[in-house]
Amino acid sequence: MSRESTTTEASTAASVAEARRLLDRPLLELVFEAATVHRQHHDPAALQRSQLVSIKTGGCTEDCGYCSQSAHSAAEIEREPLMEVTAVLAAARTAKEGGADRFCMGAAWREVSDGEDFERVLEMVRGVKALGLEACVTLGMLEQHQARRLREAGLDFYNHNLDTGRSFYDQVVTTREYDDRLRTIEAVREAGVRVCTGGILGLGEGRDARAELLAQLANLEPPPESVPINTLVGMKGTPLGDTPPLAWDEVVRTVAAARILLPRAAVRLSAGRGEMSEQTQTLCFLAGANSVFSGEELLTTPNAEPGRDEALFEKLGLGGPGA
Ligand code: SAM
Ligand code: DTB
Ligand code: SF4
Repeated sequence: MSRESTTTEASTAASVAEARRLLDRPLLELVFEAATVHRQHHDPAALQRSQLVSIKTGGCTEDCGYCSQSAHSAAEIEREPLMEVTAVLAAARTAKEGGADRFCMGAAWREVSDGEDFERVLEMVRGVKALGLEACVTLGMLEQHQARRLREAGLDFYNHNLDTGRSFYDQVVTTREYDDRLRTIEAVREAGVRVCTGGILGLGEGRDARAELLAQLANLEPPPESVPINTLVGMKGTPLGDTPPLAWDEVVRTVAAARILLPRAAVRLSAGRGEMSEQTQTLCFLAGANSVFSGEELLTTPNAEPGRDEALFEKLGLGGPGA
């Protein structure tokens, strides 16, 4: 597969076709191959757990059609200014006690601005690291000097999703370009922070757009270390809130193809897991998903119930990150 650095459609064309062929394969063959690849590169009993907190909620100037935090949406959510450092660190302590190994702080910002708020986020990162947790933030677009400051504060991962294929992107968001996302990912990479980037399934896209997304992710140079696969959580009041749910096998296919195309990455079964049956989750874990969001909440929506999660992980023999 071509591995050149790409930001154009043409240069990913070969691997888009390859990704599409994977998605089209008979499901059981695809899952078998993905499970085989998974076992070549990872401990199949290991499960990485990230816990999320929304450090600044709502009022975002972007118009992402799936997001309740967009100021353009009519979703009824409580806007909250940037949290205090002490409150964030209390949440991080609770997350650690609940078994999380990474703490991910999300802000409903279009982009990072230098100033007091950014200084406070840096303080949060230092505090989370001091607790012995990996630190991740997702703050929207950023520039290289900001990525460098995050690295100096000890940040392990920056989350910035490509969300969908380039050709479908303008149906989902109009206030930024696909290349803006790629530029932020490049700034993160150049600062030496590990990259967490993935997408959302079930926005009304087809297999072609999912193949494009997978090929784009696999063609990042180097490929991302962490790949969240979200499934749309339909939010009342958002443009995409009434989109019919995606068939379960499409989620499994996408996870399996991600595992094959990104053999070394952590593939995170992310938002939408709470609405999935145990059987669908199980197939996703078999197909190579090896990371989840833990805890009761994502950013503004509930996550899978903790008691139910633990029972499922125990049944499947999935342990902690080094299991
Ligand atoms: N503002 C930052 C940004 O967009 O990068 C960070 C926060 S944003 C909420 C992080 C990611 O959450 C989005 O890129 C999207 O993939 C995911 N997300 C947001 N709303 C979602 C929803 N309703 N269902 C599933 N995933 C969602
Ligand atoms: C990611 O890929 N998924 C997370 C995290 N990165 C920031 C966010 C999921 C949000 C789900 C909807 C909500 O709770 O608002
Ligand atoms: Fe803003 Fe992020 Fe929501 Fe888009 S996904 S509206 S950038 S918070």
